Amino acid sequence: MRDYKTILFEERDGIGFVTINRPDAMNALNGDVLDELADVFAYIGSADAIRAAILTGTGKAFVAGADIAHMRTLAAAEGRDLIIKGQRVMALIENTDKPVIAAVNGYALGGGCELAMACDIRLASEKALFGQPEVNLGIIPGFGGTQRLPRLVGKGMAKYLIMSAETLRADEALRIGLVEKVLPPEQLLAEAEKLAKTIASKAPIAVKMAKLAINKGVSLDLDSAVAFEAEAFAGAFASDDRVEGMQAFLEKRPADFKNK
Ligand code: CO8
Repeated sequence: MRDYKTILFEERDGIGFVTINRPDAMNALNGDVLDELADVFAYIGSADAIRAAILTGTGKAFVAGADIAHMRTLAAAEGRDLIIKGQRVMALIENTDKPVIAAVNGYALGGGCELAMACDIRLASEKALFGQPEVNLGIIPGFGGTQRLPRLVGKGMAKYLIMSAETLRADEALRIGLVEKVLPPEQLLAEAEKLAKTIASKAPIAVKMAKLAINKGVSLDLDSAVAFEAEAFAGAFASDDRVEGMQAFLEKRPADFKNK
C-alpha cells in the first residue's frame, strides 16, 4: 500500500484501484492530487503484477474539476504551469501500457471530464454528470478537453458542450459516445472490476499493442495509421503469448499468458 494524502490506492488480483479522495472539495484537482496521480500511474505502468487499473472518486463526485479556490490565486504564468502539469498527468494515464477504466461515480466536470477522457474506457453511474463548464469561469478546458472531447464525440458536439457549458446526464453522455456504459450506482465498481479482470485475462502484449495502435492512429492520416497498426500487430505477433494463444485455441484449453 503506497502512502498518499489525496488518493487511495489498492492493488488486488492484478488490478490497481485508484480513488481520488477529497470528498469535501468534490475531489477537485490541485497540485497534490496531480502529483499523486502521476506517481501512482507511473507505478501502475511499471508494476508487472498489475494488468489493469480502475480510477474512481469518493463521495458525490468523480472529480468536479481543477481546484477553483487554488486557481483563483494564481498569476497568469502559474496558470500556464498548472495546465502543463495537468496535461502531463493526463498523457501519462492515456499512454500507460496498462488499460485504465474510469468508473465515473458522480460529477465529472471540467478537469474531471478531461481526466475521464484520458482513460481508455468510461463506465458511468446513472448518477454521473458530465460537462466542461470552464467558460463560466473565464477559461477554457486545458487538461486536453478541447482536443480529446472532439475526438470522442465529434467537433460539433464538442463545441456545443464547451461553448454552452451544458451539463449532461449519464444517459446523454452514452448517446453521444462520451461513455461506453451506464450502470446503477451500486453496480458501478463491481462492473468496472469485472471488465478490468476480463481485460487482464487477455494477452497483455496484445492489449498493450491494441491500445497503442488506437491511441497513435487517431492522430494520423489513414495510410500512416494502418502502417502504424502493422508495426503494433508485428509487436504482438512476435510475442511468445501469440504462440501460446493460438496453440491453446487449437488444443481447446485456456491460454496461459506470460506477458512475453
Ligand atoms: N474546486 C474547488 N472546490 C470545489 C470545486 C472545484 N472545482 N467543486 C466543488 N468544490 C467545493 C465547493 O466550493 C464546496 O466547498 P465548501 O463546502 O467549502 O463551500 C464543496 O466542494 C461542495 O461543493 P458544493 O457546495 O458546490 O456542492 P453542490 O452539491 O451544491 O454542487 C457541483 C456540486 C455542481 C459539483 C458544484 O460544486 C460545482 O459546480 N463545482 C464546480 C465545477 C466546475 O466549474 N468545474 C470546472 C473547474 S475548471 C477546470 O476544471 C479547468 C481544468 C483546467 C485547469 C486549469 C488550471 C489553471
